[in-house]
Amino acid sequence: MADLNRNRYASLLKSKMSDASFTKLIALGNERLFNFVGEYIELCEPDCGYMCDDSDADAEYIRKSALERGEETRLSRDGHTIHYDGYDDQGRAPGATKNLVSKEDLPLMKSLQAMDREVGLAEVRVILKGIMKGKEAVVKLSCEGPILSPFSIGCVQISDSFYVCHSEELLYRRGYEHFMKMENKDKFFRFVHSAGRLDARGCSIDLDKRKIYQDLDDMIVLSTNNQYAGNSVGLKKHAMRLAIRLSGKEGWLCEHMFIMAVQNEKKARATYFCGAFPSACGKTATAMLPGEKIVGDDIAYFRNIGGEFRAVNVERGIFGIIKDVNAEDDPVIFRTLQTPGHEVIFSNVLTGPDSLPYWLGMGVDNPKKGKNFAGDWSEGKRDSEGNVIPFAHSNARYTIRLNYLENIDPAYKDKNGVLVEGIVYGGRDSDTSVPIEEAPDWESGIIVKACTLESETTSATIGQEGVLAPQPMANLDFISYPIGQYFTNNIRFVEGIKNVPHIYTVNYFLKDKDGRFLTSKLAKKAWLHWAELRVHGEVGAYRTPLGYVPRYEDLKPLFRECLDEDFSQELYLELFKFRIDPWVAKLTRAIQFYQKTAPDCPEKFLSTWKSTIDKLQQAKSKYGPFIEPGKYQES
Ligand code: SPV
Ligand code: MN
Repeated sequence: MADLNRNRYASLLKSKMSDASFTKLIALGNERLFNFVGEYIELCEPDCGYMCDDSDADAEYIRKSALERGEETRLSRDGHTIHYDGYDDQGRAPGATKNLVSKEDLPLMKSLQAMDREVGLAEVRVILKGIMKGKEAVVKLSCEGPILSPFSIGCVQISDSFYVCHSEELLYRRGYEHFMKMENKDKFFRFVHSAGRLDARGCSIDLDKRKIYQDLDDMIVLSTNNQYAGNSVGLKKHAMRLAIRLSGKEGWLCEHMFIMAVQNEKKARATYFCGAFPSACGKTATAMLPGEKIVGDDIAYFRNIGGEFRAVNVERGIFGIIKDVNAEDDPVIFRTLQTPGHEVIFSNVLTGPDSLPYWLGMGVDNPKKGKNFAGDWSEGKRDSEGNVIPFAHSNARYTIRLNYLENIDPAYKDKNGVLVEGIVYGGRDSDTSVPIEEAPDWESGIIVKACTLESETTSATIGQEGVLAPQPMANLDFISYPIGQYFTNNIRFVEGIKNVPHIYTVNYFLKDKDGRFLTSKLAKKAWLHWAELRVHGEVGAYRTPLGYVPRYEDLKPLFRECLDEDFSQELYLELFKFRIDPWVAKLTRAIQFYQKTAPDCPEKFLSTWKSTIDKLQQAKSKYGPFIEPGKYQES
């Protein structure tokens, strides 16, 4: 093993770190890690560096420092704090986010935020030079997935934001032991983050120099002049982009999916589902449905383990959208967020004069003044462009550990993950997809359902809201190798899997002609319980041109059992009528999109979309524009 005391960075690191910190770093005996820390401490020039191990004392140091430096403020309930990102730092920043790839890779990565690696690195290194002057850099090791498991990926983050480190502490497993024992000492993800210059409120000033650059093949992400967690917390979306690239090379999958277990109490059975939904389309709410069990709400790794389709939650916490979390619609999380003693970081909500957090759609009256993402706020306040500032941001968030949830599934700790039997793809449209439909098989599910998933853009991403945009697997913002290869990897992943999961699409957002949602928010429970019965072969279904939909007689009792609601035949017929024209339009958009943006999109995908359009048009001439459930016959 190399003598790290003789390493070229040893004297620099010794001068910047306490003996205790330096000893923790050197004890890992990891030259690659040591060089990484040395290189970026040299470049970013913090006044000092702090090395964390897995101790509670280090977690406490981070928590305390975030408060002392004003990056977080205590709220009145014990354990609750509030953090504000800057006014224009409230969501992922696609314009500032680039995947750095070689020149040869660039043509195939159109639409995937790709940039010439050499150019990007040169640009961001200029910004990083001296960026941490006057600050302390924290070096924190974490692990994606349970430590020392077939899924785990060790990660190191250097950041000058204690809020970012605190978020990482809540969201990810500590990784020092993992680094100590991991077999391949060279294979880990590396992240550097600096909030940059701060204003009096602790918000990043130089947003024009906000960069989130993924050096994909070197597995390093450099993130500057931002704080919003989707831009700053390395293990979240940065690691996801690196993992997607790696999974493509190694033949596994990293998906933007929750993992949850539908509980069939009558049969004493738990069945695991994973689901991909673009932001703000009901993903977290599905993951934590009351009466079911949650494993994770955002990022899943899939591996074939002994011929089984198995998944782990990469995280151990939730960075969730708080808007519309209220006692009626999301009772589990609502209660959790009101409980003193839980460690919760709220971000970008209103802090009232009572030092309590208030958010949009909370279901209670909010104070008319307080502090919010725009600073001191009172009702009617306008921003520099004259827009009225709402009392809380629509992408305001909470950060908690998963194990506070009363319906956490203990299997979230299992090193071999959970056995997945169903995959759900959910979008947001008011007039196209039925509430739930099963794909005939895996390949058709991937091509026709997963790849054509679309959503209106939302406040989770900076930019115009409400634009209908393609969202293959709800993953477009994170796919980091050519789309065609990613699609093919999804298809091929199930080769050698004994029981291939069923694929479903769901849509919670169908509206009536007056613009009202057709079902209550918790109707998703009935759809999932129907899918659970299908996975076990216990209910029949009606054929549609794209798969299978429930029969009324199977849904009616599920609505009674799951929701204690009467489900009328009239509503059933409205919900499940197959809408041909919008589906033809959707597939046409998919063809146009992939022809334009994905030069390597496999011909098979394009021909399948085209032949599906033909099939739908033939169905239209036979059945008319809407097909009543039960009427369609597959020829
Ligand atoms: C999402 O928007 O999908 C999130 C939050 O999970 S972010 O970290 O911003 O990506
Ligand atoms: Mn997400």
